[in-house]
Amino acid sequence: MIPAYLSNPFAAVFGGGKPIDGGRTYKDGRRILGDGKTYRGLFSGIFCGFLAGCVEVWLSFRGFEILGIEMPGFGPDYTSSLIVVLALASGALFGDMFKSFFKRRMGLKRGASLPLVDQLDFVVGAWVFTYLAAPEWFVSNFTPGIMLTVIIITPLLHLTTNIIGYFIGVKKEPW
Ligand code: CTP
Ligand code: K
Ligand code: MG
Repeated sequence: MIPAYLSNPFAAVFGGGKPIDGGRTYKDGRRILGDGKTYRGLFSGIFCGFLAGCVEVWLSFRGFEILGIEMPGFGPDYTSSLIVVLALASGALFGDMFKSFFKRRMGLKRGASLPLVDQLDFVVGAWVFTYLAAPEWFVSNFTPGIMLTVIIITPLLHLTTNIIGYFIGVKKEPW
């Protein structure tokens, strides 16, 4: 989950500039996505999550081997592992963007809180993308027990990092 967990905060750190919806509004007269979803945030977030995943992949193939530690691997090879990592990082931000679309349709302004949905959007996005990209890897790694654990600890982790983000000034709201 590390690539998914990191893409969100890095989007907040590096985000800004041109919004993905280009400032356009939907049929309901409200913004399609809003100013909180920018190209810079999307690409820098995916890039940082992917980079972190590359380190994980390297560790799981080489680092732990050098250290003599047995670790559950990623895919059968580097290429399929990098696909998994890319799916986790990008799925997280697409899930977040999808959520923003629905928040705007509900009449919620950029940054308005939608409890639990704000904390789990990126998990669902990451899982959907990963399932589509590597279904076998997904079912053997995301067992029901692991998925339940992620669903329980993620809102807590998310709130903690967002409170930090709020105090260092990269988040406008602490959620
Ligand atoms: N961000 C971005 N591009 C993205 C995602 C996030 O630029 N694709 C940046 C924006 O500056 C955003 C901040 O990260 O304000 C925090 O992200 P998030 O909480 O997801 O956005 P909100 O501003 O709360 O907007 P929304 O109500 O649509 O969730
Ligand atoms: K978010
Ligand atoms: Mg928000």
